[in-house]
Amino acid sequence: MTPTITAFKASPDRGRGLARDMRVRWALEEVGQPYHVRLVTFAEMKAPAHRKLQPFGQIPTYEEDGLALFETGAILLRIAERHAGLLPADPRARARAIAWMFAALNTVEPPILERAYAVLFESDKPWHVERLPVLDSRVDARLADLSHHLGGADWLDGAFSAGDLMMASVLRRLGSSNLLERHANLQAYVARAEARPAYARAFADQLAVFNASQTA
Ligand code: GTB
Repeated sequence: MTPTITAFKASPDRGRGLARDMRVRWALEEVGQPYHVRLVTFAEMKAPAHRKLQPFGQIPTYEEDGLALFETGAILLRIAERHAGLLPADPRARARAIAWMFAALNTVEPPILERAYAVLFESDKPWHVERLPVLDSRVDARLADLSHHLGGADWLDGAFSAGDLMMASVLRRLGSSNLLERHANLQAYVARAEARPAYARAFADQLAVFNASQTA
């Protein structure tokens, strides 16, 4: 059965591929699994029907063969476990790739999100100018460690995996800051991920949705 995901009818990121359906689309493209997209408005996201799928009233969701999932980590893991291409066959390498998915979501993404929310919602506050360098330094501490681990490798642990897909997705949120530029190998890592044909297809598809929302 073809899975169905949900995405914003009119994404606030204006088609820059920052909304979290992007990582699910990308994963499905990597494994060659076609999918349907159900577009939702903000009002629909907060309505009971959507909350049955996503208790927090957010996108994306994922439905497949009677299974409904939310949380991009769980969705990516499901896709990666059901299809070849995103997790290594060797059990230990597989466990390490999954660890990188968790590292992206639990260790690297939180300070990036805290900074993003401060820039989006608090830039008019009198303390913002003092707080931003603190938030920057928290992000940079994670980036420095990640950069050290990556070194001159292409990917975090051997071949490209769901761990890289998640980590590159998380790092892309720094695009409007100069924080990634301080770590040339991380900048190249994100560029390498974005150069993947599956990424390009996913990006084009979510951008087409945004463009359609502007002409509707
Ligand atoms: N932990 C959940 C997951 O990983 O699935 C988080 C899901 C989530 O945050 N979804 C967001 C959402 O539905 C959309 S992606 N928000 C609405 C709400 O909570 O009411 C987050 C996002 C939104 C906008 C931008 N942007 O404009 O750049 C980037 C990312």
